[in-house]
Amino acid sequence: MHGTSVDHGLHTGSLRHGGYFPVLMRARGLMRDMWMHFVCLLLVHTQQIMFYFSSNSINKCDFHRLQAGLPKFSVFSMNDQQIAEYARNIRRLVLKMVHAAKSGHPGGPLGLADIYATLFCDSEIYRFNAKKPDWDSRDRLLLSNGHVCAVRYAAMSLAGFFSEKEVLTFRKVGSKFQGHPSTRYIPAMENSSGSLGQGLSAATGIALGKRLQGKNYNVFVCISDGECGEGMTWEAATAAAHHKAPIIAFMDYNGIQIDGFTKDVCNLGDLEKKFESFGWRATTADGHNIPEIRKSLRDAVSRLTLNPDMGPQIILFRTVLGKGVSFMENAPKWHGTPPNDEQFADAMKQLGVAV
Ligand SMILES: Cc1ncc(C[n+]2csc(CCOP(=O)(O)OP(=O)(O)O)c2C)c(N)n1
Ligand SMILES: [Mg+2]
Repeated sequence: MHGTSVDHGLHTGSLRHGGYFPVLMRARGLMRDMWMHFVCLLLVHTQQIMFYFSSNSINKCDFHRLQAGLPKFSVFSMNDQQIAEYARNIRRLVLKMVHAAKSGHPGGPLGLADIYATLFCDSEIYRFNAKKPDWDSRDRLLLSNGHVCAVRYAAMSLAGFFSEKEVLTFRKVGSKFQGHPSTRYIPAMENSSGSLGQGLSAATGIALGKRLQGKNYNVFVCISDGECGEGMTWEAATAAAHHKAPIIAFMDYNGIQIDGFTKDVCNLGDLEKKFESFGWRATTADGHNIPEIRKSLRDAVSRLTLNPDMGPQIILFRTVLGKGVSFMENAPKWHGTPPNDEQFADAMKQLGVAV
């Protein structure tokens, strides 16, 4: 084997065979190299490829598995149309749950569907791992206005935390999916709620605790406008601003509460100005415009990442109670009334499903 060296797997010593053989061997080496490059590319892009295929059937999409371990600012997320489809699926599931239970709150969840879809479909905003709900680095997403929990259960179910069959036990005796959520039964449900006004305080405590522990997850909290009639909301707003708590709050600002329109029951005034005057960074956005929801939440996360001591932020999402079902939209009755069979069929038809 005189003069033998290895070049892409080709023994140049074999040149002694002459003719086409060396050319064939070189071609074989090249093919093997190309194959190896292809395998490497495939490995590097597996996440995007899996996402591409899974996004064609959003119901079965298990993108949550890919979220774990991704860097904070990965580009991995659904596009706006896919998020809109996810929101439609949330609305369908919410209606199925409330109809099956013959009780519950459809209005708030339908109004919040676009916001929850965005949260669960954009890893640059909210990071979770459905297969490991207690993942220590997960962002903490609190729910203060617990009566809207159907939207949270539906969003979690579509993301793979639990099956549709399970969530359809909603509000039944013995079900994990109670009408007001409990941390005892639901993983990644960071607080129990139902008694209004407590979520902002809980979020303040968790956010200050995470700072003391040097952890870097984000703390989100969903609150409602009706909760601004609770004194505790404003105690928490004061404390959060004083301690510069790193919270991202967002509000279901639909102008409705249990007894009617907030302007009639107890006028809340200009909530953006009120939060600002308490020392918060407050903005208002359209809670049904997915690019706008996305931008406002992403901006809040970026601001906090750049300046962890900036203090609390709130996005007031203008929403329509009952959004997506014409007869429920902006009608206080649907705060807490389940649809009967006829109304359910009509609502599902409006959401593109024949019942
Ligand atoms: C401490 C407390 N007080 C009163 C209630 C009764 N309650 C249930 S829902 C609700 C209205 C809440 O307003 P909002 O969350 O804005 O309602 P939505 O927009 O979902 O209709 C009230 C007063 C409660 N759950 N907890
Ligand atoms: Mg409201």
